[in-house]
Amino acid sequence: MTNEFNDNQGQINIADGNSNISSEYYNGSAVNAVNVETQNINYYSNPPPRINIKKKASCKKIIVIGTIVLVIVTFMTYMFYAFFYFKQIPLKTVIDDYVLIHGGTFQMGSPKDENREEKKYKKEDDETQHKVEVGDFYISKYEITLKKFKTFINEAVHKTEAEKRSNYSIFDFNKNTWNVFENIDWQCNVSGGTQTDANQPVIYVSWKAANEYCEWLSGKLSREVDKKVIVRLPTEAEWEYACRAGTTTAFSTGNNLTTAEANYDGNLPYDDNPKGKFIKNTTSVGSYPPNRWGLYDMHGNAYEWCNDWYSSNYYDECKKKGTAKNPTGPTSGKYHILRGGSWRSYGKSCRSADRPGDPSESLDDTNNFVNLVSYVSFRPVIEIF
Ligand SMILES: [Ca+2]
Ligand SMILES: [Ca+2]
Repeated sequence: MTNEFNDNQGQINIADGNSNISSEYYNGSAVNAVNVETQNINYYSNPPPRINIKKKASCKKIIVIGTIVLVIVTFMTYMFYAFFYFKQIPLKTVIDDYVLIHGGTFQMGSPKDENREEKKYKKEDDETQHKVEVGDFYISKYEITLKKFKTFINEAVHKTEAEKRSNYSIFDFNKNTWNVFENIDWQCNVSGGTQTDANQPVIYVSWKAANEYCEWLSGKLSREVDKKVIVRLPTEAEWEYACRAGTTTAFSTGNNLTTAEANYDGNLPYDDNPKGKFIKNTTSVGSYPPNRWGLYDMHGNAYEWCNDWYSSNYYDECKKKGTAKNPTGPTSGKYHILRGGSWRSYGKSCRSADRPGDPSESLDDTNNFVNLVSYVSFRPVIEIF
């Protein structure tokens, strides 16, 4: 009988001196045979359980190898997703304060019944409604703050036009006239004193200074993602598309803009709407509710520079094309577009479609008069890359 169990399995059980041989190894009749046999070979007296050591060792190996494989697989999976995550939305990892705007087609300008009081006197004949298509782009959620502009000035060791000058004019609302002030620049508040709230929009920025900021940010982002990233002022079409956020009314809030919804001169609200407050100052960006696409202060607070030159008949030219695709404005002009109204604007000037028909509100570096004002800021666009 002993010889029958000289294979490995037999040795295991005999070596253990254990009569409870597992039925995993032996079927019924074999087990009985072993039971008899083990009782007859007591002289083995507990020899080392050789095979069990091997089994334990191989278990350890499996656990170690398994763990290593698991770690490698987990790491590879993470890297795989990380690669696509960063590739798809790199800006999220670089800049938090930008919103991805999905392009589309919309009616730019205003319908005939909008701003009818002004149209009656032919004051606002530059908003001919026409179809425009814009592509995807990122746009700043907020007007550029003093804090952000200061970072640019410090990092770029830059001097704006204002800092190179000794004086220029700003509008005195109390006396309703232009006054010459000294030492006014981007660091100042609406009264010409030092701005203490760094979260308010930077003001007294010319179109040129706004472009210089964009160029600086462009270089910074390009270095960070090791790829050319274009940062620039929005086109007038991009600005209006982002402002409307899918709406077709005078404001993204409907046909009324209350002073609970935006910072502007509530003494003269749009149309027959009730009067509101007039703060006579800029407010911290994001103090009012955002539009449907998450953009703050598109109406009011500070006017915002666009990239385009102004031309009163540009919309008529666009309309002739059927659908204007990514229009960039006329090739030349006297002054650049400002949009959205400001803390000192009436309701009608804060409309989504309003364009600065009055040059005194938009003189810039091409003009020697007032090019830096207390109600103009900007918000950049980042092109998809
Ligand atoms: Ca604004
Ligand atoms: Ca206008």
